[in-house]
Amino acid sequence: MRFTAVDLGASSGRVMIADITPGAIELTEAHRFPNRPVRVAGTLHWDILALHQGVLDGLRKAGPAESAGIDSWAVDYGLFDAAGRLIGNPVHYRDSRTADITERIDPYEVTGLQFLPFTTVNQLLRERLDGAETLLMIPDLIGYWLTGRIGAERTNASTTGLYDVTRRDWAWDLVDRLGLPRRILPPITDAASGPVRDDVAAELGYSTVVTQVASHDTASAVVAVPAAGPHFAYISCGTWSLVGVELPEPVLTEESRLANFTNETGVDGTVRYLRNVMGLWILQECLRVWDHPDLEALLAEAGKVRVEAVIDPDDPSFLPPGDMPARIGAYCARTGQRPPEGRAQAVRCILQSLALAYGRAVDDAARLSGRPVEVVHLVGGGSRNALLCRLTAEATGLPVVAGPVEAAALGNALVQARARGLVGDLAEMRDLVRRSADVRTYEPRGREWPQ
Ligand code: LFR
Repeated sequence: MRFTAVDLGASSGRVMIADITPGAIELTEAHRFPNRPVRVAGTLHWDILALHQGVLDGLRKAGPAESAGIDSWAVDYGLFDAAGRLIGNPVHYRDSRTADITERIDPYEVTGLQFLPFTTVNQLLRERLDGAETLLMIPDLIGYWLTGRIGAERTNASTTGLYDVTRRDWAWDLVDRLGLPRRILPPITDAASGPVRDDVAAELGYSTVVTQVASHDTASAVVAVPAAGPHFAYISCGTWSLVGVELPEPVLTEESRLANFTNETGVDGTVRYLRNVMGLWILQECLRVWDHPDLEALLAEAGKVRVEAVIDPDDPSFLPPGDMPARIGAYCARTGQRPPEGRAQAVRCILQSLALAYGRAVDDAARLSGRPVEVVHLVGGGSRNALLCRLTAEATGLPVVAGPVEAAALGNALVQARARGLVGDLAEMRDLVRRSADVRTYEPRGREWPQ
């Protein structure tokens, strides 16, 4: 059976075709398009109309399928008025409107979320809500434009800071306490589906159904982690790196709050117990500032150089877009370190620092949850980066299984396949990925950095 997975990432969107049989899954790219944020009058926005157009183009190119599913980054949303019209362009979580927020407003014991300045609840404090009738998270928003159906998909709702991770519903007491209008939060749904609107079908040249998947991209990526047993950690590595373990219940202890670990919701009631590490974003911004040099060549060089400087990738100075090479220099100056010299050293510094941050996060996840970790699965675009994978094996002291690259799209398609009875539980979905995906294992060579 054929499914279409729409996966919107912070730097590009893609529409993938997944052909799934009970024994194998085959993924082909139908369309890829850039996701270029736009700064208007000082505010950084997502270009939501361009994203929607990219989705339509992709679905048209992909052709008819059993169904389509949509996932994207979390946290961000669009507001709609009573007539169902979008009020303004959704604001990018890297916009500076939340940059001065340094303390959480949602109680950890309720939402279980790590503190991030840009969490939905924090953005809403800086938002004008008059005239807003409905809040739709990005995949729900695109889903609404495709089908006319309104709902809040659970995995993404769990990232808002307005979701009660224990009661598994909106945290209504918190919503009331913050003076947010209850009406803007649509009912939370798990497996809703609906046909595309007639005008959309006419534009695509065929009709299809949109099936709700784990619409937070990280939740979809975790579905497609090709783990054989329970004792694994994952690193969903793209613009962000999401590092953690999968648990049956949230960990809401004070220790966990202080370690800034999050309890986001996964499929089938699982908990994605993880920490956000700034990820390849810092490297992506360097490449942009350097006018896009050949990455392969740069990584090969970075594999040979040595550098001592270590940055904390989660330092707030690395969050907004900008001149990352200069910010790395400034960070090193601030912390009394010799800054990397030249591009190859800068790249190595970033990758080493990321690997060290992954090592800390894996250790913390295992310690705070009591879940033993025997292997690290690194999925997403970063799994192509052999140097990062090698450094991660060193920093964690564990074997790193790298791949699949398109984990989010695979997880997206698998949940659709399950809705059609083609696969069963998480273990079965992972089994299918294990049999079909290209993975490579990196063994640690002692806790030394590779030469
Ligand atoms: C990854 C991701 C992370 C989320 C960040 C911002 O793409 O979805 O899980 O914390 O983007 O939404």
